[in-house]
Amino acid sequence: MKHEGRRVRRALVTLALALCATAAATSSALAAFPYKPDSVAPTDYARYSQPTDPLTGRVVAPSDLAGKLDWMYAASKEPLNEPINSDPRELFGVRGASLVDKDAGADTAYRTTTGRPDVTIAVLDSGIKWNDATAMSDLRKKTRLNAAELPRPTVTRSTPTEPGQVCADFRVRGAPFLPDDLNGDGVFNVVDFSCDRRVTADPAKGVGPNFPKGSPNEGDPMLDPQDVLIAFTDGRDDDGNGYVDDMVGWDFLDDDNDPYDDVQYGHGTGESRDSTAEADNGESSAAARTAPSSTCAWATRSSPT
Ligand SMILES: [Ca+2]
Ligand SMILES: [Ca+2]
Ligand SMILES: [Ca+2]
Ligand SMILES: [Ca+2]
Repeated sequence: MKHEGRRVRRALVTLALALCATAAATSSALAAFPYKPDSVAPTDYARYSQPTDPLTGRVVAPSDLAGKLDWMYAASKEPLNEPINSDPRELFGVRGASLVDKDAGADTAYRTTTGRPDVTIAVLDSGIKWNDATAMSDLRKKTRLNAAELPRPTVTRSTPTEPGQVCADFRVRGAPFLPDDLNGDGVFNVVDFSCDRRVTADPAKGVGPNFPKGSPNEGDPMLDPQDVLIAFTDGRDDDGNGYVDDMVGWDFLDDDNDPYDDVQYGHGTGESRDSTAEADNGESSAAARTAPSSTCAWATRSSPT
C-alpha cells in the first residue's frame, strides 16, 4: 500500500532528452504519435518533420500551441516587451526553447525535425497520474516501456483494446523495426499490446481513466501504461538491473514498481506534459502540450516537509 495522506514535498528534477516525429499531412492536423510518415523507415529520423503549408512553404505549427505554451516553446520575443527585448542580461528577450513558434518564419527546431522516439526523458518528480484522462491522452502513448522487463506482445485478440488498431496487421516486422513494434508505427508503446489478451484496458487493480468527454470513444476504458504494468508484474527482475518489474519507471518513495502519484500532487505529471506530451494529438483541448516526440519514464522522489 502506498502512504496515502502523508504530507510530502516531492522533489523534482527533469532529466531530459528529446525527440521525434511528425505527420505526412500538410495543412491538416498531424496524426497521433509517433507521427512517422507512412513511407519513411522508423530510423530515418531526419525525415520526421512538421508538415509544410503548400501555399507559404512554411512549417505548420501544431494546433495545440496556445496560452502559456506560446512562450514556453517560443523562438520569438514577446511583442512590445521593452526594455526586456533590448537587454543583453535578458538575452534580448528570449522566452522559450525555440522549439516551435506561432510565427511560422521563426527559426525553430521543428523546422528541422520534431525529434526521435527512441530518446527517453526521465522525470524524477512526484510520479504520474495514471487516473488523469487529460494527462493520459497526452502521455500514455509516449510512455517508455522497458522491453527487457516485458514479454513480447502477442496477437491473441481479434478486436483491439485500442481504437483504430487492426490486429490482423500486427506482426514482427524485422529490422529496422523494433521487434516489439507489432503495429509498425516506429515506436514500442502501450498500443503494441492492444491485441494481446494478457492486457486489459480496465484491470481490477488499475486506476486508469476512461476516454474523456468529447472523445469519439467517450466513456470507454483507456489502454494505459499501468495496464501493462499490472498484467506483467511477476516478481522477477527479468532484465537483472536490481529493480523487480520496472516496466514504466520506479517509485523510490514506496520502493515499488508503480510510479503512480497516489497523493495526486500532480507536479510530476505537469512536468511530463511540458517535456513530452503529444503535439496535435486531437485528444485534448487547449490544455494540450506541444513537446518534441520523445518517450518518457517516471521515478518518484520525496522528502518530508
Ligand atoms: Ca508500435
Ligand atoms: Ca486503463
Ligand atoms: Ca519481471
Ligand atoms: Ca528490472
